[in-house]
Amino acid sequence: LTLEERLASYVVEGTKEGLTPDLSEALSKYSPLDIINGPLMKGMEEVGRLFNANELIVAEVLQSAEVMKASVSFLEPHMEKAESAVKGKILLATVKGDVHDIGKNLVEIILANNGYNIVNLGIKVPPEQLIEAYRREKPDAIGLSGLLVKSAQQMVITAQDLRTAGIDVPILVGGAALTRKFTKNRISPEYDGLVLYAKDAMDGLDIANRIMN
Ligand code: B1M
Repeated sequence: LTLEERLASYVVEGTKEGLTPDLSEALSKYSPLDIINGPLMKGMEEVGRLFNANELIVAEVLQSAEVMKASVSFLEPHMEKAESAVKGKILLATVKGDVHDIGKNLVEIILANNGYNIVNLGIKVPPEQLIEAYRREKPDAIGLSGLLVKSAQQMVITAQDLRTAGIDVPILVGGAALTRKFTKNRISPEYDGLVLYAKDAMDGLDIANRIMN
């Protein structure tokens, strides 16, 4: 197997044996983010496909997630960090009912490395918890992640609950179950606040830079 194929296969197989030396080798050819967005994501897409086809069980997908997380932790110190003043504070959360957090945590790393102060509230975060955190932290924006189809609906509910609580900051949304069409900068016909869809972590950074600077 080529280096790229091996990197994808660690994720698919859910094994870390040999992972670190291969990641080190990859760092001599690619940037950390290219390694994540390239071979590692390719592996994760394959995991999603196999899972969908009932060829993997949840326990196996968890192993794959562990490999992805270990890889991101290994690569993180090698990522470029912008030496900048704090550009803004962002609350991040995976919405209520959803446990997927690899993408959200990647967004945290990218934003934190680029001058944002991130408060990561974790997974399965109900609107009440976000409202409480908003009042405590006074962020400039709120980032919501969700990968399940039902999470898209949960984002609408969350945005409306934030609004009802009098919170009016831009909301950044992302995750595989969303599309640009879903938001069109309007999360629902009833909601009139600013909602911006990011397709990946770098897109999230671009949007944050646009709305907060
Ligand atoms: Co789950 N899962 N999973 N899963 N899982 C999906 C999402 C699924 C598409 C797989 C499939 O069937 N093909 C499917 C969803 C179906 C649907 O609703 N359409 C699914 C399912 C069904 C489930 C369960 C219901 C399975 C079950 O129990 N029967 C269950 C859900 C539990 C729950 O949430 N209540 C479940 C559980 C799990 C694990 C726990 C085993 C594990 C998650 C571990 C973890 O996150 N700690 C897991 C995994 C790993 C996946 C897949 C295989 C990979 C997701 C991932 O980490 N991708 C996934 C299939 C797939 O996506 N190919 C799948 C890598 C990550 C870097 O990408 O999160 O998309 P992603 O993030 C991207 C962008 O989306 C974006 O930036 C990132 C890249 O730069 N982004 C943002 C994300 N959030 C953002 C926020 C932003 C901006 C950008 O601003 C705030």
